[in-house]
Amino acid sequence: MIRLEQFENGFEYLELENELCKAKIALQGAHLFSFDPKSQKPIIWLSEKSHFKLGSAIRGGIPICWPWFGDHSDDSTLPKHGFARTSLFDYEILKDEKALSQIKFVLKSSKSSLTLWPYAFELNVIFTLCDTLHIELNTKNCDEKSFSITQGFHTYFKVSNVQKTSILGIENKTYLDFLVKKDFVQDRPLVIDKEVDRIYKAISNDIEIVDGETQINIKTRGSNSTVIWNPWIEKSKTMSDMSIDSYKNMLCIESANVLDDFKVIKPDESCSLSVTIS
Ligand code: TA6
Repeated sequence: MIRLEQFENGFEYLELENELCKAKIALQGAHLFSFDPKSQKPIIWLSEKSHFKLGSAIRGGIPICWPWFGDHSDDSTLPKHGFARTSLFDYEILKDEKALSQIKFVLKSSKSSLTLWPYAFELNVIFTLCDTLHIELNTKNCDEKSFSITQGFHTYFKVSNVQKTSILGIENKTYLDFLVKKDFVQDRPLVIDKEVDRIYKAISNDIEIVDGETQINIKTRGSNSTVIWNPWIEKSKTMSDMSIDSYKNMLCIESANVLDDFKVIKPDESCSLSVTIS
């Protein structure tokens, strides 16, 4: 089953269910904000205070950061994490089967996007949902000149207690600690017990979240950098869409192309970034 639903304020999303999972994906941003595999507990976190209104990003789920990650490199007045996550996508149902759902979301350059980013493009986001969640982000350069992008799936994972959750697969990797703008080497699995905002470099291997008996595997293709973030106490207090203690039950592991891992796309060529969460 896949059907178009909307909140009282008209904010539209697709609700889907098959034998293996249920999910909800907003048309704004092609933003998945709920994924509940029937074989295990929900693994995607959503803030109870998230705004579902056009023009502001949902807090939680899987925001798509594109065509830049973080602040714009030249113009800080431009939206953080790009404009895809607050843009309305078209969609096409590719498969609506008993045990698998597949939906393609499409965003094309427009007069308004050209005021933010002067390139012609087509951005496709293809979700394949069964007992696992697979998302492919495909950028096509429809312009006559090359452009470069940074991008990422800014995935919010739901954990029982972040201070008792280990993140594996990042050991011995160099990361930029964005809070102090210095590089360090990760010498052991990460357990978050303070504000963390780190970009792990030259990493394309699987990452594992171990939360008690629950293990979440994150596999990427086309990514060589991963961002890990938790706002912790003080930063959370500054965020209107985060309730006070919710930092304890979430962590972001963002499969990305950032810093030196940016992508240059020539006219008529494409670039693909994908993630599989299981
Ligand atoms: O996760 C990395 C990061 O860039 C953090 O610095 C923090 O700002 C986070 O994204 C959330 O950004 P947002 O614009 O969604 O509030």
